[in-house]
Amino acid sequence: MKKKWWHDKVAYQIYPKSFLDTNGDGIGDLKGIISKLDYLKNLGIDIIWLSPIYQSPFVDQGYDISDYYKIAEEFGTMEEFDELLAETKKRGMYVLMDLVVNHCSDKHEWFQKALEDPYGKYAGYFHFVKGKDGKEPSNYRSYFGGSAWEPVPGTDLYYLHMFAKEQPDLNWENPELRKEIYKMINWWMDKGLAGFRIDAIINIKKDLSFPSFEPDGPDGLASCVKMVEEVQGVGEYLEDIKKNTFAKYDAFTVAEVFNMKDDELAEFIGDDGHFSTMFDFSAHVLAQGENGWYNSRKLSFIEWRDTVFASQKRMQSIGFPANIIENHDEPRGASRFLPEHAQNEEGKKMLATTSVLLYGIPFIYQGQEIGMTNCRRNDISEYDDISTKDQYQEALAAGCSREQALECCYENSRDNARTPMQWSRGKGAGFSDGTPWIALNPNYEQINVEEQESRPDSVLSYYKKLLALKKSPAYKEIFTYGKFVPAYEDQDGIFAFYRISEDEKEKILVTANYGKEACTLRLESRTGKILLSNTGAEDARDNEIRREGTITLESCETAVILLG
Ligand code: TEU
Ligand code: CA
Repeated sequence: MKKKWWHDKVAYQIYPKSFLDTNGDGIGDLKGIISKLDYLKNLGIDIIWLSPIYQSPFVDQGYDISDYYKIAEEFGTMEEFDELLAETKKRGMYVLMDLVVNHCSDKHEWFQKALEDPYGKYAGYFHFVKGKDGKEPSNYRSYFGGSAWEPVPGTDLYYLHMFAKEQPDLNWENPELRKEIYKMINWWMDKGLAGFRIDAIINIKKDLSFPSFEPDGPDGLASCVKMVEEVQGVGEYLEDIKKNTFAKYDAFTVAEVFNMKDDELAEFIGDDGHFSTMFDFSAHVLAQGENGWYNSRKLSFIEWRDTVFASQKRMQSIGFPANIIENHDEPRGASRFLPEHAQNEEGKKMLATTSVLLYGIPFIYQGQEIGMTNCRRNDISEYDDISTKDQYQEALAAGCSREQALECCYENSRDNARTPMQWSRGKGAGFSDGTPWIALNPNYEQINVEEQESRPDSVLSYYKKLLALKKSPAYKEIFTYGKFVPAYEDQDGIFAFYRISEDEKEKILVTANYGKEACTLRLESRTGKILLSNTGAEDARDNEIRREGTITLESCETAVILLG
């Protein structure tokens, strides 16, 4: 594998609206991000991914862009953005923007012009398609529910929107559209970005015959994902994008890819792949319900662990994955992946260890470093997210009670990750002096940065140690390029793996006990030494290793051991 500048880095996702508000309007802003760069640097972060900060009506929280060249006024100004770039550079940090080009906002000038002249140039930027027998061109259900087709007023045409109707899909078949997008990407790269996180990119390829599929729900529609899964040829677009933009800058690109064809991994993230890396969503996808949140699955520990292992093994022979436990679309990792008895600080440290030290580049989502959790709401009206509202209705339609539907939202809602960052136990959690745009998670009084900064055994302090270990001159190489090999797979509650140096001379064992009972693992030798642990009992453990050649892990205990 070709070595790249970003391989040994740690990335952090900021959801700007919920990060830090500096002017009291309840909405996080660029100034807030700038003021926390030292906090992030100190945590051990190198690369910052900003969820969209472009001008937007915020129907889908900025993933509906109405001007690709403007900063949303809610977030600040272009001058402030330039300042953010300059301040990150000063600290040796990098910035990724979010590239959302499968669709734009219906308020984008292109779409407005397309509506004015439905047979003109700008209609060709979108998928304006004639209806069939006075009905939609096909039976697609959008990701956010309902038909993926919306009538174009005054015509017999419909436009395609795989997400909300306010997010019309762009027509990548059109060379003029592609040129516009490339120009925009290069304009941002020229400003000094390190690259992009690339949104929903596999969706850009459409089957222009728009075939209908066998209905897969009570609404008589079929998920638009079917078309994405069946259509061939997205790779040609992805190569074209790369050639005309990223390749010229040696940009770092991390793609959000679902529904990729199995044999395409090398084309996507191999040495000369379309992207630098892509997120490993294998565990997240596994938990997804076939028909929606109401039949999502609670993963067993073993199922989750084995999925991560399988994915690691597959990825490492091909490319370099981006590892997450949560993001702005997913519930909090601590609530989802930790068994009930481990939903505490020690459990969170254990989860941190077994995700950050995997093979790949870790992306930490804001608040993960203090162990923020899902947030219970008492009524659907307390949710903001467009997808949550839809999934709630779907759950009711499928026969769930109100309580059951709310429970689905508690477990799956995208708003779980979007509650404001918990900086302190003060007013507004230190996030805002005003009224936050979305209600705080009431647990901010217990879980917040200020409290954890003052405590050496906090989750936050542990993250700092963990990231420092991963990046330390002595072990950076092995944690970056060391081979991933699963360990103690026959132990029910154990999540353990080796990282083995390329010359096989050095070996590190990462262990964690997700089980309820203590567990003793026999090590290969008596010469191991603990590099990091979440107990205060390193000395006792080192002694046990020397004396017995074993390590005993209490429930929720994690240890990183240098063998040999
Ligand atoms: O997500 C793409 C996507 O397909 C899903 O994660 C989607 O959010 C989920 O199925 C709905 O519950 C990306 C962004 O990450 C997401 O925030 C946007 O809403 C979406 O694209 C549209 O831009
Ligand atoms: Ca603000």
